[in-house]
Amino acid sequence: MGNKAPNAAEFRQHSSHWGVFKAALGEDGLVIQAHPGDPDPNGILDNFPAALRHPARIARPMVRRGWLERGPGPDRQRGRDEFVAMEWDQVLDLLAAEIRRVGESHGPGAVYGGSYGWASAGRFHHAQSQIHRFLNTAIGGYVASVNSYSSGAASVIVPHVLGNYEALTKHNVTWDQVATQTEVVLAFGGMALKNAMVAGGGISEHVERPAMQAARARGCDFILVGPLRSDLPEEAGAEWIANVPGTDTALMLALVHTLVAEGLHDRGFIDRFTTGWAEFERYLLGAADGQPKDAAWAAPITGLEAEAIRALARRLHGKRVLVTVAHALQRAEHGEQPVWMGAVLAAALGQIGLPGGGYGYALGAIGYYGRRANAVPSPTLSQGRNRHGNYIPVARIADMLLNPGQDYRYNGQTRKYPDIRLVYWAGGNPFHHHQDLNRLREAFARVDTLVVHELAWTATARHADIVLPATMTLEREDIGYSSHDPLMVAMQRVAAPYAEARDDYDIFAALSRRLGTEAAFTEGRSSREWLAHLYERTRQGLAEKGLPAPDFEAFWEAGSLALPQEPDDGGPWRAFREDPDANPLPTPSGRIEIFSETVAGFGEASCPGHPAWLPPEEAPGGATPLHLVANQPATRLHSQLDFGGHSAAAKRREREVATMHPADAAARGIEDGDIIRLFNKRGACLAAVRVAEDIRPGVVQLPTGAWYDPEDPAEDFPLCVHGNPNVLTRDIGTSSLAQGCTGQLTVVEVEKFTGNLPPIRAFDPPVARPAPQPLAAE
Ligand code: PGD
Repeated sequence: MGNKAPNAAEFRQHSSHWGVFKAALGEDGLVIQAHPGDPDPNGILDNFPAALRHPARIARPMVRRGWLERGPGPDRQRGRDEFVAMEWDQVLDLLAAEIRRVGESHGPGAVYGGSYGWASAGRFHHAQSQIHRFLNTAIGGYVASVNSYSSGAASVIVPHVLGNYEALTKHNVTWDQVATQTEVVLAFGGMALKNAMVAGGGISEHVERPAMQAARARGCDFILVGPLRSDLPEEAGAEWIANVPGTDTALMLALVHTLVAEGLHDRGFIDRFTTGWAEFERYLLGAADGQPKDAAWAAPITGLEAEAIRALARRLHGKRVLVTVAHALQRAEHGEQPVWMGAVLAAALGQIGLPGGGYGYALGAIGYYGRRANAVPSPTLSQGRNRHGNYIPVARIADMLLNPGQDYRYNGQTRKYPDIRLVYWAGGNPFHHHQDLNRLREAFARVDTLVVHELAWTATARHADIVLPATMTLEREDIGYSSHDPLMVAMQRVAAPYAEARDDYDIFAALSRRLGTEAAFTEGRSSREWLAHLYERTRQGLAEKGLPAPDFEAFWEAGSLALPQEPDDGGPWRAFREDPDANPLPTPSGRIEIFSETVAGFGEASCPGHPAWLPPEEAPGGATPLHLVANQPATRLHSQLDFGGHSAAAKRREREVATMHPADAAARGIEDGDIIRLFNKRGACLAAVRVAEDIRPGVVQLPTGAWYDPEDPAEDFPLCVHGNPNVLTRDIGTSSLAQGCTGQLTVVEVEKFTGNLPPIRAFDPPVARPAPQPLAAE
């Protein structure tokens, strides 16, 4: 080891979804410095140094032995087989031939290119854009995915009942307004900083903690509704209402019931700005089913005292109240309901459209909410045109692969799952993001070929037939840009590519060359030329506003560029409140739809025409008495760089840490620091346990993102020894309306693990076997 620290001139500007930083590769490894203008830098930056040259990185192209020997086809050996290391040219020839075969004999409708995933921050090497552009130019399209694992239910219900989803989340109440105007923040599911500190494309200023601090200092009350005390930071000084997970809609109904029963609801607002109150009120008061949705009704459902519910409702009356609903609440069965009902509660309080008040749906769920938008166009790579046009709601991937040709419902339509032969993934990790991983393994066993570009040996890469090593962001140049962050960043190269890793762009360009579509894919540009090309759009936007508009070379040299932002004007909600006739919402009625003819017309029992309490199919009881909250991790983004230092340091005995209440632990003879086994009928995993009072009794919490690590991959239901909760979660849609991801909540039992502790092998690369004879001779 050397001891020479890098000097200032050696630091390069760079960016990530979790923060802007400078980095230099010194004799002792990578050194990271957070952006000096960031008031609250994200600790996840510390994952980079150990990750850069970690053995979990993929060094060479690899091909699964069974695929090489037997050719494409369904195979249960995926994830269980050996890998063979191959030369780039050899593997690209094989892959180009396979893409041609599938394209020519089955068409783009047999290729799944949805390739969901967060990948890295740069706007050019954005893996999803690259793969989509490649498939569009090479074979005319692919089966796409719509919506996200993040907001699958909300993004479908909101346009029917509230209007523009992007405006609701990105052009509404800002953190500045919270800091200066809000009197009560009623946060269903909280606003955990670990989520708010991340923004796709990069983030230079983490403003949430200081904003909550300022609001609190001014006297704003924060009320956290949810089973986890940690879902609001200490700075908010929040009162904690620990309801049963998944029961927020019942609580909101009871709050509105109390307001109505006591004449505290804002009738004037409801009459002027909403439609369908009468139908909803009949349900609320029990005219339809004989059951008023009052506090006494909600108490046993939510696990709260009826009087506490009534007192909370009274407290909200006459105040500048901001109701927020975390994305997490809609990532569960019937996830559409809390999103819709949150708006009804805010409407009943009459606060929508006021500064710092109303409905801040998902405020705090991610770093580009609650901020001002940039006022110049973004540098965005065109994905070209998908001439095929078929798609699935993103979280239905396993259903699609397991049930080709089967009908399913989505957003009022009956659609048919396509028959997929080739799945191509770049920049995502379905063995992180999808539910019921044992089912996903079955689904991936059905295809002819699974191709993955990855920088590290994730379980997705281990289940692939062809694994191509991708560069990590630090190993290439790019532009960091997020729609609501005022700093555009020249992401300068910090290190040479690891081993034989190549940029996704170069891989797709090489494949395009073999398929005869290189000119359409590359347009004759090198990566650097593409950056200059993408930058030009933003530069022109600046010039048109008469602002300093440096050329690309000057931008690159400077390392970053400050961008102008739109005013903090409350967006369409403020305009709507000021004049609903001149500024109607983009819903069928132009108003907030408390009853929706459109949604009712779809006839889905799982999502009726007004918000309602729909008990989940799977609730704690019997063999699975505990709720499991499988939420976002605090020490990494999703599963990214789980092998990095910050993520590793937070594990105990190398496992992910689950949290349990002391009463639940004691009832099972479990002590803090023990290894526990979490299980249900779908699977089982190990985790280390933290026993603490900051969780509601009856609830266990295990974050997502620990890499899936099957003890014996040959088994059908192997034990994950590392703590990936998605072996336990249920693979169903939120409803037949949105078909969103329901990974946040499931039911489990927990026991102390007393066996020999299996080793963690998730970060050991597979052993590369020599190529079989016929190919070696080629
Ligand atoms: P990441 O870990 O970010 O997870 O799921 P997502 O698949 O986005 O995966 C990105 C992958 O891309 C990583 O493996 C990384 O190494 C790789 N990568 C990074 N940069 C590059 C690149 O330049 N090129 C290539 N080829 N690869 C790259 C996230 C998803 O998980 C989301 S958004 C949510 S909100 C969901 N949340 C939950 C949840 O709350 N609960 C459960 N149980 N499950 C969830 N899953 C969802």
